[in-house]
Amino acid sequence: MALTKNTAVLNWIDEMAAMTQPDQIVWIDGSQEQLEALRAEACSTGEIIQLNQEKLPGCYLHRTAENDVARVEDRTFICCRRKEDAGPTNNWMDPQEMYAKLKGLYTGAMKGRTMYVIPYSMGVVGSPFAKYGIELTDSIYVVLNMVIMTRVGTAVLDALGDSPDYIKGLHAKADIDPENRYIVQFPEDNTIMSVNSGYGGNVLLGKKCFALRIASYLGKNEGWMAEHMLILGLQNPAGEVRYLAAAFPSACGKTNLAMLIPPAFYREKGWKVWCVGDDIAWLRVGEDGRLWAMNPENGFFGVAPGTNEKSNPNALASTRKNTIFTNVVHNLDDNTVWWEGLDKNPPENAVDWKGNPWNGKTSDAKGAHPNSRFTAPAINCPCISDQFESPTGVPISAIVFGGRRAKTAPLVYQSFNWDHGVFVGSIMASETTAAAAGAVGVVRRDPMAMLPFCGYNMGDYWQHWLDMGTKIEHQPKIFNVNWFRTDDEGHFLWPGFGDNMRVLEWIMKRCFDEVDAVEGPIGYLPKVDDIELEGSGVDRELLADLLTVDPALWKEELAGIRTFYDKFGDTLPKTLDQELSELEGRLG
Ligand code: OXD
Ligand code: MN
Repeated sequence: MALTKNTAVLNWIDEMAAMTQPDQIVWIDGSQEQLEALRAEACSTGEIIQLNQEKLPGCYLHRTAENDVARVEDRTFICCRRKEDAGPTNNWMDPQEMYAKLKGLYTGAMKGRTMYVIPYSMGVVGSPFAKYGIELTDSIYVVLNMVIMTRVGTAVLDALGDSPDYIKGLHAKADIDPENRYIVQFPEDNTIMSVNSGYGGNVLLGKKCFALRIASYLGKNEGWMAEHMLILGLQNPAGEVRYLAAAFPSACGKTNLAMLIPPAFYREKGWKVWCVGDDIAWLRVGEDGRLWAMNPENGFFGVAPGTNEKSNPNALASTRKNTIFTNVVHNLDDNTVWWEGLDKNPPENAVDWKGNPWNGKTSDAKGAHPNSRFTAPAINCPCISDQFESPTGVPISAIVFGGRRAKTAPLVYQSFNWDHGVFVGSIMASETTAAAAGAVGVVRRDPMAMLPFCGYNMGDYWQHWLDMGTKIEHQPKIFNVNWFRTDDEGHFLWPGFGDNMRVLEWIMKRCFDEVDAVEGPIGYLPKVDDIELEGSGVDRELLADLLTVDPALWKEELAGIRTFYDKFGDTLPKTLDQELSELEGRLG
């Protein structure tokens, strides 16, 4: 039975049901009884596997199709009326053409299946910053994941009332056909359509599709920002908590940084890190003239491989109950899960991510897919911030950008001002590693870590960043970090993980005028004595190395930036062009 009288919602569902032709429609009310029944049903069909309920209470395992294990950027489209509004970094198709194409794929796609109606909220229900969505899906896996990642149920429909102001999302697994897989955003219609995938990033429509692509477009029109950023609070020994938001490309350690455990030296003095979010931040100017950030999500969709007691004990602890694992190893001896990098004790009697028998002691092939995931409730995280449920979020003192650069970028530097900070974000880049196919060390430009997630022309997006700066009376300071500098043999020079705390401390001190800096061509750099090294194993000489800026490398960098900027033609903000010229001048 429908859970709302909202005619905009009911008419749209009728239309989608007429096209997809499900056998039945089930509204997700968010109750435990309904979710229990869905879990039981999904277990009975093999869609999910119940894990050892003593060791991993409330936990389940799911395997996707082998061809369906990651986001598909080449099949992700921004369909707005004018191609130039999608910009040079997005795939575009005319909306009417795309609707017609999708209609062919959706027609009858839910025959013999159930359509689930998921009312969900990005942000705390009722918060002035929350936005609502409805996802229609034929996948119980999607329902169960959405329940962890967002706030789902009747309360959302009550908060929406009669308003037509919600994001429409239609997902159908169809045949999981990679040739006909489409992840499509229609920003001008508040609509998302996803077909032929069952993988998280493509089908949990609240996440990348809504909270980044659609929301970035809404933010431009409404005067706020949706960013691919973690949010953390840094508590000092005096008990003050100062917040920062940080953007890194996928696979650069955002979840690890968001849940950082400070080194012993810091812990003993009373330093703590609190996690507000690990992937997405919605940023607005508060009445107090500061920039406020809230995490619209309710859970973590984290990469499993490499997560362990040392790299991220908080993430690991988050996955010990009420978690869904996707594409990890199934340990048959005790009905638990395993992944590469969890520990040095792979199970022998196991099933790999493809569903085949797997012996971790003898097999050369990986047991877990490198992009295997855990979907864990945020409240499970031992360091979750007491402001996590704050309807307005937290005030931001620093914005941090970062990428993976072997040589060019120093450990940390600060921009001269907001506009220069936007420039620093716009030139963000990350190098491909040996783990990926293709040449090593190839630079991929990923401005603000939003390349795959910006719902409109990135040139206009940069202008929006510049415009936002004029509206923030107390602007956060903007920084760039690089944890990934290497020596000539390719070894990382900086220990990273918990030791990144040392850099965060300097960043916060800069924000509160508690430490000086050295002015260089690319920005303000720390004085070598101003970063705490006690207990890090790094000496001042190495730190000095990590802070060097090689003008020759930066001149090469300029050429790469220029080529990238040229793609944007007239939409490149003049301010950024000027920042580039000024950097050129400073490098001499
Ligand atoms: C990503 C993710 O790919 O968060 O960025 O899943
Ligand atoms: Mn992400």
